[in-house]
Amino acid sequence: MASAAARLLLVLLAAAALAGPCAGDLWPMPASVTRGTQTLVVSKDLKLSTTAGSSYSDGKGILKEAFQRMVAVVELDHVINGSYYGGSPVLAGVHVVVRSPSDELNFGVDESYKLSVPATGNPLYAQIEAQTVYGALHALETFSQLCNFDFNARMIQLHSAPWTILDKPRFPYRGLLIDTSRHYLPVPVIKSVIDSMTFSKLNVLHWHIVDEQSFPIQIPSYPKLWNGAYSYSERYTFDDAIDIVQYAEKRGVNVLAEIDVPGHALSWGVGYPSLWPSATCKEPLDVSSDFTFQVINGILSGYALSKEIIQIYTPQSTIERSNKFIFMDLPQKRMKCHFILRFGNKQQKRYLNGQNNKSNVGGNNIMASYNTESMALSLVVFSDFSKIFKFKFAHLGGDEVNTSKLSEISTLCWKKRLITLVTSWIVELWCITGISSQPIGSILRNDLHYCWKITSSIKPCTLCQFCFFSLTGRLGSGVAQKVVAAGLRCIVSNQDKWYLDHLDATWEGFYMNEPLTNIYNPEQQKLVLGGEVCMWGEHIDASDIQQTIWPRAAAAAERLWTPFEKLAKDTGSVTARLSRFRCLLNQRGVAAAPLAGYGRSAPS
Ligand code: CP6
Repeated sequence: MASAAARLLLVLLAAAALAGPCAGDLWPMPASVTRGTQTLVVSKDLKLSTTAGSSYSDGKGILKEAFQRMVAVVELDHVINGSYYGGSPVLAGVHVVVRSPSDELNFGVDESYKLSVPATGNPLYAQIEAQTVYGALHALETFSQLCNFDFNARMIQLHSAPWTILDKPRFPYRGLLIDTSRHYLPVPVIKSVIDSMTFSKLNVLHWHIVDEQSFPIQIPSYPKLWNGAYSYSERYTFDDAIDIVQYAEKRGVNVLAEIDVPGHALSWGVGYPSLWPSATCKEPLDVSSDFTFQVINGILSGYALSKEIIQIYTPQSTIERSNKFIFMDLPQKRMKCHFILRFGNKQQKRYLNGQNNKSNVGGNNIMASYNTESMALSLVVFSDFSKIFKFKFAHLGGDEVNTSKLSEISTLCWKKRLITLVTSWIVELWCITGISSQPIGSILRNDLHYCWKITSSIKPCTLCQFCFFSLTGRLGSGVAQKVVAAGLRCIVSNQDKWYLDHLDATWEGFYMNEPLTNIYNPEQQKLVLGGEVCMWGEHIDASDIQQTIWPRAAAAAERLWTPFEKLAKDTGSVTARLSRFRCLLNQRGVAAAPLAGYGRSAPS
């Protein structure tokens, strides 16, 4: 009996899905919706009007082009030639008021909007009000979902007017990660992913550009880096990347650039083999210390690999010598001291806290320094990136640093301290990029959480954007909870729930993953900036990326957009609506899989 009832339910759901979009079937669900009963006919020549009340001039044509795309998406290549109005009022156009003159897109831009579609008026105009053009773009998307093609009238109809929709996102960061290192994704494929993101109001494309397998992007300052591409043609020029970013920005999508250092950077060494720790050990990037020291209980110990220490300065004494190893008492527990290092004919001054500023040393202070070449290269990559990517965050990866391959150097006993080293290296990179002339924030993944002490001790470096990626999979759940409890911001993308490469993960699992799980303090809740779903690229390419992303990413998109109170408590109540949204994606040319396409075993 139960299974017959379940089968009947499935049949009903399937029938609902076949019936096509229903009025009010919005995805993601807006914050507030009211509707009436009047059907409107959408004019064959729908007008965009922006004159009255807007201080936005649309110099780049962002709004105008979005309007044209919206009309195209509503018409879906149907022949609109009907003449049967059936007495329905005709919607003549959409009037858009944008209050802010600025079209700058970045983290935290106001994305709210009000959309009203009246049932009467002559001429009859829908009204969009938004603070920024990007709010207006969301309103146009919502408007498009109210419209459908009527096969009797051969025109576009809009049911259930009057509509009043007030809407704004729950979280400012709603991301999707794509990975162009494991499989190259052609530029048009990336653009189609960007287009499809706008349909469910995702606003950050996290571009995991480079990894172990390939280095597909041109870095003008280090022209051999893209020798690490899979092939001559599987590459992005500098200008391609600028084009992709502009394409995304015009659609309200920020692009977060990532280079995953030092653990996932083997491909860097194809062009520059000296970045590898040795000929047989090709990762992580060589961050091994030229210079690594620690002060524990007043004893300073350490060594330099490729540099010589030529001076050790403390307020009490200045030791001049030339050596690779050091072991000495520090006469005072807290003091300012520094080293002068020499490698080749260059000299460097290093302070004992591992940063570029003076501070006291004492207690169990640990410092470490890094390989200058991999640091310089990473900095230059970011400097070139800053000419392409305008998003206020950049991503340094930092995950999965494989220490087991480093056995050769283990005789020097630094294997144990590798995590410390990597952390200091990356923190240094962090601080330097953070205070460069064009500040870039940075985001790191979970592994560096192992180094809480160090990361929390560098908090005063306020120009850095401290923000951790919380992939709870590897560290167990509750990482986001710990991150925000420590006062750091975070983005949730846990491996067990939001990894699209896990083909056994269901859309229900994507829907039900709540970023604020176990975070009750409102101040801490604010530190969760949002989340992202991750399309790791090992097992997908241009042929199946869209069907692997959709519709599961859309399930997460509603979780990130819609107010918590309006989210479905059990997914059964949204199945039909998501099913129709996925049909809508198909109609718009996005190869979204059936709801049962991923995460379930084949029927027996
Ligand atoms: N690539 C990089 C990956 C993964 C990570 N980093 C990954 C690890 C485990 C799973 C999926 C993806 N492919 N650079 C870890 C964040 Cl299950």
